[in-house]
Amino acid sequence: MIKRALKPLTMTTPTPMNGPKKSYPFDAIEQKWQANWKKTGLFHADLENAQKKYYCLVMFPYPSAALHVGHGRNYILGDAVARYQVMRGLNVFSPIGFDAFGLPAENAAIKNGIHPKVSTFKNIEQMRKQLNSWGVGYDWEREAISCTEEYYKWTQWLFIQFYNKGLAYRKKANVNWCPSCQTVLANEQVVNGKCERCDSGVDERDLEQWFFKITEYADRLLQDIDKLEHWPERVKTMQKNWIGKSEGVEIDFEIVDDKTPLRCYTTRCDTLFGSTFMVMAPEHPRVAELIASSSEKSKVNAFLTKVKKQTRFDRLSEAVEKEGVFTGRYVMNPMTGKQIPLWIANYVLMDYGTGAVMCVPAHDQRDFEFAKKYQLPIQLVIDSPQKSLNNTELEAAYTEAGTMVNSGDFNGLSNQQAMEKIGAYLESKKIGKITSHFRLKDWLISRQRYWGAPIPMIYCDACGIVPVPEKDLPVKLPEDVQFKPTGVSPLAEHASFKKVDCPKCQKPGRREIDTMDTFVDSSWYYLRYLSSKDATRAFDSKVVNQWLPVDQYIGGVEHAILHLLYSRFFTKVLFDLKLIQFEEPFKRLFTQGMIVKDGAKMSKSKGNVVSPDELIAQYGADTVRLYTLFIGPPEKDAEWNDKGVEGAYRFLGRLWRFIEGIDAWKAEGQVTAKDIDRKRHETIHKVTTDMEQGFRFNTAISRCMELLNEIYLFSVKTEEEKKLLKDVAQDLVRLLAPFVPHLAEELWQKLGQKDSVFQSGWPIYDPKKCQQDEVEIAVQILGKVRSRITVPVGCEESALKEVVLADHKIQPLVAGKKIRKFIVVPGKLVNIVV
Ligand code: ANZ
Ligand code: ZN
Repeated sequence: MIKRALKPLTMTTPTPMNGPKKSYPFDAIEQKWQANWKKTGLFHADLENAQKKYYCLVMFPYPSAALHVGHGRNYILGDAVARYQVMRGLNVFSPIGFDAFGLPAENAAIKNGIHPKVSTFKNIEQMRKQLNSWGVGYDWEREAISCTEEYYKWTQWLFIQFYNKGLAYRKKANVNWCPSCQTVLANEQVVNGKCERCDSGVDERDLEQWFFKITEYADRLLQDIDKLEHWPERVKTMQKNWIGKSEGVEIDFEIVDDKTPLRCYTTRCDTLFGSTFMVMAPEHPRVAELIASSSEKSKVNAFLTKVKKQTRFDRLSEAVEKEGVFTGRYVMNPMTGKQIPLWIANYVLMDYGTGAVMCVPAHDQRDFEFAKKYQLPIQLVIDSPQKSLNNTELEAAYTEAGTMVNSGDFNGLSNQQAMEKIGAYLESKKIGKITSHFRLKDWLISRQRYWGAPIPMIYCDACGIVPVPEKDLPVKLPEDVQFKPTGVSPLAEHASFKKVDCPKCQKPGRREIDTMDTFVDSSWYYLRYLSSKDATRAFDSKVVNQWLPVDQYIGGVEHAILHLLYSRFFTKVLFDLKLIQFEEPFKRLFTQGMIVKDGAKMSKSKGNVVSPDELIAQYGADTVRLYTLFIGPPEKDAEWNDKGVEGAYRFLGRLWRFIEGIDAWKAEGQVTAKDIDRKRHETIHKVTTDMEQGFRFNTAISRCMELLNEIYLFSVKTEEEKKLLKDVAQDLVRLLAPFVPHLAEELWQKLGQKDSVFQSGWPIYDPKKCQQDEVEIAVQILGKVRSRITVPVGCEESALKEVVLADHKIQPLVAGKKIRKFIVVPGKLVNIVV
């Protein structure tokens, strides 16, 4: 077991402070031990030594206002895990940092004129204090803050590596624009058509933007999800759905009087015979050409103007009417050879599939409604196995499985069989290609805002886009800027920021003024922690390869999609760049539930925020920690209840009084030395299992409470019993140490120990001690319980038989009868067949 090289303890026991009577002097104890851990470097990891390494990571916080008890759950859980692993003898690395760029600080600057840098560092200072007052231990020397030059230099460097690999590119795109935040948003940041941050309705604009080519990794990101054994299933499902792989066929439809066919994408090629019209997206690049000489041209153009005003969200929304217009042109169904009309419809989007859809109104509800509305033909091709359908009587699309009809050679097959056969047929005739599409889009990473890492690119009229040379990094974010509510980034108006010479030809160029999405910063911070002071590189590959993947990652489920997907993407790119040797960053993931108050998420506007500060002042950090861990299964949401805090406090007082009085312990109870020793080993066993089987802190704590209850019933008489009591007390203190570290340290010292309790190792359980001496056995005759007897554990069958047959209830029932069978279930029951 690796023992940490801690400096010796020199501090003395505190004297209780004056003031209202307390169950125990927590404030002096907590101050003492917080100072002590800092001094002895309890959480300073030896990164050179990755043997028995354990990387425990909590999602780094955004430095907003003060933390509340709901935030605390995350850090307290992480701390309990880290401390437990330290006690198990592992070399634990538990770092912290701040995700410090972002819009809220900038919006506040516009509102009240305080520079984002000033407010951010003020918040960070406050959060450091709060984390410390909870007794949460971190390796503060490895702190990383994403808004510092030392950090964002490397975010910029990584951007350039992506660019050089062809994974960062610029293109004009129809993007989501939040009119209130005055910036573009990634698709991921638009929730139900609204800005994820401020809830305003999102518009669309055509703008030149920077993207990361995450789609190139879609397949790998999807496939590797199944390797994440220790991730919650629901997170994995969310990631899978987000990537959204769909498998189908791209089919070419000849256009009447045109040489180039129109390609559509379908997941249901089995329905091809039933395709009675085709629709294309209004922004499809071939629209202009196809309507150029059409009689419908002016109607089509009017429709296009109308659709332009609708947002992507509206067009996909159930509530918005599906509308279309006939182009005047026809395409040929490749199976039936029939001419079918070509339409344009608002519900077809250009950025999915091929932007054209073969419509099958008999089997797709959206197409069905469209066909009814515009009186387009409906052709059934799959019949229901229950009740035979017909074209004219359909009231809705038939979307279930069934048997092929009206489909030439494929009639009579099941539609699943037809799907395979028609796909193969289309491929063999070279009119179709079996393929797949992803819902995942490239990641839009540029933002028209100030408080972010500048994108390190230069535009030159002669050379085009040129990356900033590595020696010139970081591109510093200027501080002398004006915050005006105009919607233009202060960088655009800065006197000198834009001015720069082209690194290639030295002629005047201009700097990119957009900054990066903060999700870029948070996609690699777990690597930076290991080299947070290194000015020469983003991270040390050697150290990173030894310490990653992260052994335990802990955070909120709200990051289940974006942050985790982006971090996985970064890891895969860095792997391909040969900078790291692993492809997944986080081995185990735990997503904690929310702490709610009065049934709602804590928020300032609802006025239901519980601040830890007063609670810590009143009861101490250990009480707040104990209650937070005891509140319920940590993956579930839980209601905060002040009465529960009192309960936790009372328990710690009871523990304190026991150990204060241990030398003169005299309890009046039934509990014997044997009982207490058994209970102790049982408790060690169960608490250890709770910890190992993942985060069952609430049950672990209640087992410790039960052990203390038994202790209170243990009457100590002999010297041996006195010694046993001390041993049990030591184990109890060690078991509780990850949860209530300050009190545990203090009690450990009171029990005569000199080193930190975190150096004492995790208690070991002795299975032999858990065995009971005697067991109660049910005695059945012909399956009916007739008596219960008590026998020694491991009692031989012959001896057991003797006792059973002599039992005063059994004896008269078997007297004079022949015993045909004597069945024994060891330790549980006996069944006699007479
Ligand atoms: C014919 C068909 C028949 C379809 C049927 C479905 C049911 P997923 O599963 O999400 O990939 N589609 C294709 N491209 C589209 C676009 N750009 N905009 C709107 N819809 C589009 O969906 C694939 C299905 O969505 C495709 O399969 C196509 O309709 C439609 F009984 O083709 B289907
Ligand atoms: Zn140039």
